[in-house]
Amino acid sequence: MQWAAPLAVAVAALCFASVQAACPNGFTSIDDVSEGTSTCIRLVQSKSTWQGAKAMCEMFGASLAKLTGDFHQAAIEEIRKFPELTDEAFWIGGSDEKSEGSWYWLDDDPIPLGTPHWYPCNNQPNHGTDQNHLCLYTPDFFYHSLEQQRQIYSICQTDTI
Ligand SMILES: [Ca+2]
Repeated sequence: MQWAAPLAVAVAALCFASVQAACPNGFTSIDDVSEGTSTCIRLVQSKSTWQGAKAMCEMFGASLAKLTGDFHQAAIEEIRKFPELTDEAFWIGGSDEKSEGSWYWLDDDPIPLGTPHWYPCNNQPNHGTDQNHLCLYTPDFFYHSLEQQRQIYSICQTDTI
């Protein structure tokens, strides 16, 4: 039974590997620690309007990101791994274009206003009907409203595989 111990180690390694979230090529997994869930995001370093960003994510088989709960902070930490990205803003998948002041994700889940996600220091979301689309804006990467024609980076999201 001399083989048993190495085999047990190998099995343990296999099991650890199986709980690691896997993502499609080009995507990185991030975790919502309090929910115990993972998702896959892609920081798209190509500037486009919100509609252009939405179409680009769909081309990747993904959607503009829905950064709820801990996924928001995890995405910020991912951005901060790349010093060249910390001066950029990133489209994510929310808007209030259907009804001013009522913010929704692309899947029609409501986006609650206020803390902890919206930037608190200049009353985000602001600028009324001039700004109907959601982004993470530098340098804080809290939620900010922005004009949809602004050309910025974006974050795509898809499920783990
Ligand atoms: Ca608005």
